[in-house]
Amino acid sequence: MSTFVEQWIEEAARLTQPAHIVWCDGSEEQEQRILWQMLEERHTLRLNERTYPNCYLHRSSPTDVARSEKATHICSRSESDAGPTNHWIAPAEAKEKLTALFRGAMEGRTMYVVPYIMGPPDSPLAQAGVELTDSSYVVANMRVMARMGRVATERVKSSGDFVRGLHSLGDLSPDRRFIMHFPEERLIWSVGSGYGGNALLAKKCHALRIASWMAREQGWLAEHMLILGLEDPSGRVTYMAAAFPSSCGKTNLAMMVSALEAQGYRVWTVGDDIAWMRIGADGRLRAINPEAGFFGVAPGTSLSTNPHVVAAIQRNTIFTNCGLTAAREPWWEGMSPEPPAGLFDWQGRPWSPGQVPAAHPNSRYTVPAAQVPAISPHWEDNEGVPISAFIFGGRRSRLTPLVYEALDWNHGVYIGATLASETTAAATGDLGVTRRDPMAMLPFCGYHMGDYFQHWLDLGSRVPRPPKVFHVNWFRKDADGQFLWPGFGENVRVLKWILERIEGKGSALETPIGLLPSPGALTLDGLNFTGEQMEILLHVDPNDWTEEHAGIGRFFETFGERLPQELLDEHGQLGERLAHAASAPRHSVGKGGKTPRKD
Ligand code: OXD
Ligand code: MN
Repeated sequence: MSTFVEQWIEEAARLTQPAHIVWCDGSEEQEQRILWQMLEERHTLRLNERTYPNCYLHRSSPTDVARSEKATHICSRSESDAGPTNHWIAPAEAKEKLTALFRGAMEGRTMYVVPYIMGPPDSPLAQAGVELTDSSYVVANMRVMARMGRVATERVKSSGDFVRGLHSLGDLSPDRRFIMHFPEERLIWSVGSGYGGNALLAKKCHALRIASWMAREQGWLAEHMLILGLEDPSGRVTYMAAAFPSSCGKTNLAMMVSALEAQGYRVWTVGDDIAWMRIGADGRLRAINPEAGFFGVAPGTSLSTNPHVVAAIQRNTIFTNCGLTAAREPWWEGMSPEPPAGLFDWQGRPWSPGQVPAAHPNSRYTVPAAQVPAISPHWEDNEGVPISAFIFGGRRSRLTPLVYEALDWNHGVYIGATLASETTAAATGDLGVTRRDPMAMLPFCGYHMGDYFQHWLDLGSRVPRPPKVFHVNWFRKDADGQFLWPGFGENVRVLKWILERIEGKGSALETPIGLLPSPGALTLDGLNFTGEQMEILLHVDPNDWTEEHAGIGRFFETFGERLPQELLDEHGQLGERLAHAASAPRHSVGKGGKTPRKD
């Protein structure tokens, strides 16, 4: 009598017709065979064994380089449950369409059975999954990104309680690319792409889209958030979770080398992309990082922007779509001031300066979390770490100040729900367009976003000790288009103020949009920063915000009746505060009219 998982594998094999089926056990020996297979397939090279031991460079199909949001669907039974922010197809129609694409798709190929666990295996928050895939690259990446192999086999064989993912490269044509989620069945079907977020089904598909659906049903949170610990001079560590849209510096923030290390402030990394959180026995929200590796954006990564990850990616790392030097080392824009001579671009063509970038803007590294020098000693704690603050942030060249704090939980949910950012290369589509990305979950929330907001609001009333909520913007520019804030390791100065606010110490001024640091409240020593620059960075312009407010109103209309009343109330209150500020003398918002607040 075969088990549930075996029956499902048989069914998938009947459809896709693989020549071989290989159960992945996660062992070193099997890993070497799979890497060998990758090399044979000729889209992957071994890098310089002396300087980058056990490192590989993979080149994807040129039209398969980012998440394909247009091809991503939530196939819930009812269309309204997918909501206005997701593409929807009825489950039967989706299956019919994809059955045709999966039929015989693995002929002559190997189907790898990849059992995995998301989260520390013994954590009450951990979940099991199985991905069936015909891509050796996917297997090699899954081994880094999830706890893969034997650790999960028993669990998936002894119970039907796991998420199922079926993946085939298909013909890699963008026209025949679909990433379909069946949340009621805990099932994912993905065909036509080998790229990370479309193909490593444990990551965005399971750990965010399917998990967010489960989290709502079961009363927890699955979020697109990094998790970090900020250590203070007494050695105490306070944990914060932060949501930023893709490619807005989550990885760099999570792994930051603090500019205030000499003063005793340092940052510990728990996760860089996904947080699963539940109310713990102590009444606090406890978070785990369900992943085991980091799939980070390479361009811009250097010893000055992220020395921790640079140290980590010197070994056992898979690079995707990076440039290649004559010394068989990876290279990308921003890694060194000058590109080395004899460089090949991400498609393997000789590269010369002045052309398109050598590395694809969404090129990546896949590295085991444990290799990051700043990895927290608590990153695999079964109960998770207690979260004291949520931080939302986006790229906004104008409008939003460096940091502000929500007035209370519901206002914090409003700030998260109205998060907006200028788009990046992490997904296909136009770049630099401002789009609303609620809680940075727009591409990842597996159900109706209005219900998702309600879930957040409800959770706030259930957590006895809810985190405080903040918003940051590292990307504000001056009139000449230059970034005002140095960012990277200097961001710890903002985290320090957040910590002080959590501890009831930091001082803040009330503005219509929330609480901003009072003059002098941010630690700026050692930074070459004028008071005037700081004023621009923290400026809240009521006219600009009135425009923003109107935009939010239009955005809210798209949710119809499922937009929670609490958010409409918050919206109304912001409108009133802005109207009041606009009718008051101009200086009342910028400076003198703010009320100091220390609570
Ligand atoms: C990612 C993304 O890869 O958000 O993490 O696109
Ligand atoms: Mn992400």
